[in-house]
Amino acid sequence: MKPFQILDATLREGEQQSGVRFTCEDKIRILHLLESYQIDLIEVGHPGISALDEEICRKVAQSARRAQILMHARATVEEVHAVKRAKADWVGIWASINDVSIQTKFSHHQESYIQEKVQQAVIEAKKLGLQVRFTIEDASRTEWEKISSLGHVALQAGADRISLADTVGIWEPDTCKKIVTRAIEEFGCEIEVHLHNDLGLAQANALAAIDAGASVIDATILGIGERAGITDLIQLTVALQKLRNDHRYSLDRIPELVQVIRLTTGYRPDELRPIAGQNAFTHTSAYHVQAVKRNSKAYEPFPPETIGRTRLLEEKRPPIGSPKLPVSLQVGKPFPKGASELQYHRDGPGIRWVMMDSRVDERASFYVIQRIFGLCDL
Ligand code: HCA
Ligand code: CU
Repeated sequence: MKPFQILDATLREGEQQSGVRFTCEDKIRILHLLESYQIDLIEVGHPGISALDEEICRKVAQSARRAQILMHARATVEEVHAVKRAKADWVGIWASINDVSIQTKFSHHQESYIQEKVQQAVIEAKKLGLQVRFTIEDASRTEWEKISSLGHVALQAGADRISLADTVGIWEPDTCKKIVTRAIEEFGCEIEVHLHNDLGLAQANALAAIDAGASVIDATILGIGERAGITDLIQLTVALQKLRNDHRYSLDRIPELVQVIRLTTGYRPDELRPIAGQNAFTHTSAYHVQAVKRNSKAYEPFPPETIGRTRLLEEKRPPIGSPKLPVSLQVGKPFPKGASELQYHRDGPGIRWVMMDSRVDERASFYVIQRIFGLCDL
């Protein structure tokens, strides 16, 4: 496998998720956690948006301990200057050039105008001593000739790397692989990919891009980002370790990554989400539970402890309307703190006790009790 890096874009793309706005302290905290997860390329924001964004980006960049810092900019000299003032190592300049973009985003501009803006912005960035990633936005809906001509404009102006964005998440792994291979041949430079998850293919496309020789893969914690988000850092790094023997990332810190996103954005992964979801290591049917008790391999791809999680063995709830309520359970009361996962077991016909993870709030515990006893169907 050709060497590659993951670029974490939680602090830029992730902030484009509905309802998310990180404070400066949030960003610094997430940055440090990403560094301890062994991510060494981090995109922290878009300083050209406002003076406040510039100030936050600068403070975040200055707090980096070892990661290289990239900041986003439209193809304008002013935005490139904002990135320089905010003390980034890299600027990520982006532009789109297909018909959809020209019609919807730059109604009165021709292709040549966009090329000129890209050229000026890249030249300026190089003069300022920045490393330049140039992204072709919406590359997945752009004819190859346009990708090629705009990419060469950026490279001739001094860009260090070309990134291809599947902005609306429509690539399939095979297409993604072919385009990355073609881009490596065409441009002869490092190729990065930015893969949205609109069709649920971002993780598969990321692995395909790695197979094709991409040098950088963008991801965010829990995949947060615009609409359905992008490649999920947690899922990607676990897949890399379990499937490709890539042990670079500190997977035991996954619960902390999930927690920090929950605390800073209020977003919690749904129960079925691979790796991070509440049910990802929960075994329910009696047959599965028995087999897992004998040997957890029976129904697990890998032991949850290897990524800082624990297994939950549960059994099907009693039928709706069961009169056998447990003796020790007080509906609506929070559970004792300290358990590392939601756990419950049946003792005879009724559930005897329930313990909630201390991280789970009271409302959630009430919901779980209702669910266990069939009082609600959610
Ligand atoms: C955006 C679009 C973008 C850009 C990616 C990049 C995309 O929000 O500006 O600059 O690398 O998905 O195309 O996130
Ligand atoms: Cu994006």
